[in-house]
Amino acid sequence: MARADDRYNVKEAEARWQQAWRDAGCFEASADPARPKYYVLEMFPYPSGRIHMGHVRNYTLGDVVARFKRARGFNVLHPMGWDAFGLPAENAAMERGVHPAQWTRSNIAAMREQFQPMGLSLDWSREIATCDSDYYRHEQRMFLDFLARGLAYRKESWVNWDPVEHTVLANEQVIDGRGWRSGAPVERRKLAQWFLRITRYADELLDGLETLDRWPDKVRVMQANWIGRSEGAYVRFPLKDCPLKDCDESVEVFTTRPDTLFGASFCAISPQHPLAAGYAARDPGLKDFIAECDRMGVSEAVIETAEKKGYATGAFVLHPFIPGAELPLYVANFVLMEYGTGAIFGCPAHDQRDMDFARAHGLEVRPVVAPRGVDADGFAKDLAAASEAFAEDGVLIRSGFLDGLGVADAKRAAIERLAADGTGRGSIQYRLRDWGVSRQRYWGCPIPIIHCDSCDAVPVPEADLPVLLPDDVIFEGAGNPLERHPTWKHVPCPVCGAPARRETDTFDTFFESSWYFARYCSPKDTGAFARAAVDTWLPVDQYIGGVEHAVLHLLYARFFTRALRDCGYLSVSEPFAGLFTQGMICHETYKGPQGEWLEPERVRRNDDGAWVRVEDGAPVTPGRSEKMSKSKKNTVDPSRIIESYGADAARLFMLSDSPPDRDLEWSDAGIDGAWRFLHRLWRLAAQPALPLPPADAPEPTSLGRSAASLRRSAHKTIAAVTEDLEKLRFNTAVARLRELANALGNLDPADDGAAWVYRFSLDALLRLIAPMTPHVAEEMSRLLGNGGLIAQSPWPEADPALLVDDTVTVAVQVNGKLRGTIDLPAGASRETAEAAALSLPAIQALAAGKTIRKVVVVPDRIVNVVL
Ligand code: ANZ
Ligand code: ZN
Repeated sequence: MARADDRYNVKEAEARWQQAWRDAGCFEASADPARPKYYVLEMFPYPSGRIHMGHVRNYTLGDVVARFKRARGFNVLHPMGWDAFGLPAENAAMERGVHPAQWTRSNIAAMREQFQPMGLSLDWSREIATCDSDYYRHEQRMFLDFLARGLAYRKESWVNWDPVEHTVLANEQVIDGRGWRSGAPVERRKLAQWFLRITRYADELLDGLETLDRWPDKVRVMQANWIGRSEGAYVRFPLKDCPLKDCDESVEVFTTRPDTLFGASFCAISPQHPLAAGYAARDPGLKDFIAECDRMGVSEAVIETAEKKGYATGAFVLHPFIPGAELPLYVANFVLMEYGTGAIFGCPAHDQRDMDFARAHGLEVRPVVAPRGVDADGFAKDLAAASEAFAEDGVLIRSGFLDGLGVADAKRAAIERLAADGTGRGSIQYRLRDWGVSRQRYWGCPIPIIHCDSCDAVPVPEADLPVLLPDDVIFEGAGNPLERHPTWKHVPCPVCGAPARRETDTFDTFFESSWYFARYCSPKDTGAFARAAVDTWLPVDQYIGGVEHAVLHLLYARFFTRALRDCGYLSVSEPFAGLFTQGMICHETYKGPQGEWLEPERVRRNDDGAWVRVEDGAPVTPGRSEKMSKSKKNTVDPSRIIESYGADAARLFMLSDSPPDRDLEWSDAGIDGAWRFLHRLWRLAAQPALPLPPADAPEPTSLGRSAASLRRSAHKTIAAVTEDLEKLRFNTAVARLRELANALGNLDPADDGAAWVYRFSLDALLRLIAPMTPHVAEEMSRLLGNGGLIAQSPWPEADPALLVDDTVTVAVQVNGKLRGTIDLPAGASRETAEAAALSLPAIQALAAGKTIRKVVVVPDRIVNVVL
């Protein structure tokens, strides 16, 4: 009959250890001035209802950091919650008649159940859901504080309108001109919206990036580009004989290249520019053109990818530097109303977009910058006929008073002249726009404002906060159910008492995710934060999530933290001291006989190598490996994997196969391999090669050769894995631990001290692997007879003396030529080295009959005998 410890019962053991951790309250954090704090956070999940492999990777990475830091003596905060507002809940309400609150709650419950068997070291006592009024009530207060400080305001603005979802989309939610969820082409509309003044912090957000030395460079670059600071100038081009009444007689443009003014060949204004409307009133063709532009989104992405189109207004502007020179004025779809002045001058020779435009409209190309050291006239002639602009640095030509200057100097000189003439001035522009936070949706935090015909937009008085979402809403038809609620929006004006209307828009859900990390510090506080708690725990030391949040969420949170700081809520400026962005999980894709996507579990490979559909043997075409997605059906359900292999195997595979910032290729072979390794580890403890001494047995005074070598490997592994985990190099850490496991297998049991070293090394191994595969580590520790929980044990320490090799190989040279080697104790004296070298037979043969003039010793490296 098999003994009970013949086989590792993964399921039973994992559940048992999870219970033990819960019973011991291992992961509940409380402030402790005696220990340094460490705040680990993974981006909180949206409660869609099921966890996916991306979650498993994200939370596993964070869990390793949390467990590692805990063992290293830090007081670790590792909380969890739910980003619970948002459209899918409302869509579910419309499609299935279930209330968004109920849909969200049951999804949260289901996902909490699914996370449970992963063995994550989370402090569930701090769980939050952003759809709780206990959470969102605080952001109504924050918003009113922002309003009082001018950090929030209302303005009519052009918005991206999703005609299917009936909501405004942020620029970032418009992808290739389409709504990110609906896929419908986005339209332009004008609406009164609430904005947060993120632009007030543009410089601070940009400068702050310099301090974030534990952020990936690519994310910092993306944020810097998003903020898009450019130094340039405003330049006024007077209109020639403007036919319109009340026109302000000039077109002001923003340019970053005032040095190229002599190369200007046209000006263009945005379709939304006030002058465009004026011309359109007299020109039906222009009116149609503008209407066509309006059907396109307002986002930069749309405008950048759309075909560049323009319409000649028939008007002309005058060149600010060249007397008598006239430039045609166009309305062009690529000029954004929200950037600069909504007007540009075009210099085709030195800007590709302008070049394309010039070629399409038969405009002149006038080169004014040439590379240094080329024949300027020849260069200019070629460029004037070319289709590619020259955007690099060089020397100014054909530019009057700018001739001979470099681009930077020419910019300065041009700005000076414009200022002197009163036709322009230097200026700094940002690409960053204020953040529109109004959404025409039900399932979000109500904006605490009441609209009164006489008093305008009035803040909801403090005593009336929070404004709760009504439960009794009907989800039929498009648009915002709050708008259609029979009573909710009808309230008296807090100022004059007249009948007034509540704001029916709710906040963009990025509002909630902009401060949740701070709420975790004191999740039950009656205010937004307990000041002492946020001062203790913030900033987050290690934040982990997908790179898709590089600009949106991460920039909003950085802004919000500063806004909260300025409103007196907290003291830090940067919310996330360290950021790690994990790679995606990929899987091969499969197509069935009709070209339809097939799930991996519905295909298999025949012995002859052909792929077929499991149910009927129909031929299957395997395709490229791609990011796991529902649309391509190449997903693997984490719960099924954990059910059959256990959490440790899933975690280990996630960590071992590729560096965590790279994409990971999911494979059955990979998860099998992880499973086998864990069982091997377990056997090292359950069926040890030799009887194990007790935990407190003294270290033997002398060790045999293989025992000494294993002890050294163990210490080296401790040092190396510690450094790997510090640097989040989980895959190399696992590789080293596999090596140590192999080394354990190579121990000679007959060696002096073998049993002690075996136990010591196995104990080190299980402690080192514990952050990654915590269950099997606890189980091994129990088998070794250790008391207590590994989850509450300190990290092993390497003995520095054992990190240096005890023998070194020293080269022996005669007159600088290699003649042999000797093995010496590391750090051996010069005399020892010299004596050993001279006793080598090869050296004695060479030195026979000669005088040794000198012996040069480089300790631990070379002995050179000079004859
Ligand atoms: C003339 C010029 C000549 C330009 C040249 C560039 C190269 P960044 O660097 O991103 O700030 N521009 C200005 N306002 C615009 C608007 N509302 N919509 C679209 N384009 C606009 O870009 C600044 C440059 O983008 C400006 O410099 C302007 O074109 C254009 F050889 O002015 B430039
Ligand atoms: Zn009023």
